[in-house]
Amino acid sequence: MSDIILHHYETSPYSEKVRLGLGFKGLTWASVEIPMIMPKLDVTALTGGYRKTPVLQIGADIYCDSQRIMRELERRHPTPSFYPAGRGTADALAWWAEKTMFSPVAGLLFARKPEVLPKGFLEDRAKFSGRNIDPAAMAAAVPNLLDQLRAHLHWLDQMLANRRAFLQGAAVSLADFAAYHPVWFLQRNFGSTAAPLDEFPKLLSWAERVAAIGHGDPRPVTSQDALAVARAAMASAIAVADPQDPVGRRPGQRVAVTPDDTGRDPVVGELVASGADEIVIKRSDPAVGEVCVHFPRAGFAVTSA
Ligand SMILES: N[C@@H](CCC(=O)N[C@@H](CS)C(=O)NCC(=O)O)C(=O)O
Repeated sequence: MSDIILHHYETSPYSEKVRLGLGFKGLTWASVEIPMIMPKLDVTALTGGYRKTPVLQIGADIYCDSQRIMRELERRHPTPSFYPAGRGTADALAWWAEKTMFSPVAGLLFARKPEVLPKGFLEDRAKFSGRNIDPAAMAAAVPNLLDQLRAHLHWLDQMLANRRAFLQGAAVSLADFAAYHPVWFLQRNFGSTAAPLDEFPKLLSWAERVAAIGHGDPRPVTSQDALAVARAAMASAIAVADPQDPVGRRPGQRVAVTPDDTGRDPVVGELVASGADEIVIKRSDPAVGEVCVHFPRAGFAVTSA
């Protein structure tokens, strides 16, 4: 089995970002199809409670959030790079694009095509988001969702002026994968030229170029196989103190790491290493043995536990 295991489901936009990243780097990977709604017992055994999709596993190292996953793919497989024009700008563009566009495209699906959602989905996502998902309010929000999407899609379209092939220039970067997945979600649910995409021809050609990158070579495996891999492996993270930590956190402390937007399930463990962009905690569970769980810092709260 490939050492790269992606826990995901087909219709997940953030997973599409990672699948394209795997394809761009020409990788063979093990694919575990996970449930779209809770419970997700095998995923949460690996992560310690984090329930979002996707999750990447390499042995007993578990990477949560596509931001952290893409960074790890880049670290382990630097060529071709997600950062042909340098870091920083690509990360910031990626953050802006997916944070602003994911929620409106999901809202459009909830409001306009509730019949395609599996049973229990809206109730699950109400808990996930901490908001009451009311069909009448969702329908009333549609005009604003379209206005907001249109404004951001317009910016993307303008970035592609002067025959620019990708958002940062001639080469694809992390920003393209992050901006593409909400567009992919709109296209697969509402058609490839659905409004407001239809007024942006440059954007539509760009989306074709990104889609053509493909997903590499996924090989289906079961979640039980993935848990067995974690049990048999030793996590690779080693303890490193961060001399710049703003509040003096040290390896060995017990901390809770919690997403600050949706799916706010805390993961508790022993701090192993941390820095400006990542935090690693160690925890164990009978189903997976001892694992190191890696999170990004942007978008996550770290508190003592
Ligand atoms: N910041 C996260 C966002 C992930 C996210 O919101 N994923 C959606 C699916 S695309 C999700 O977790 N939905 C709830 C679920 O799958 O349980 C990331 O970059 O991975």
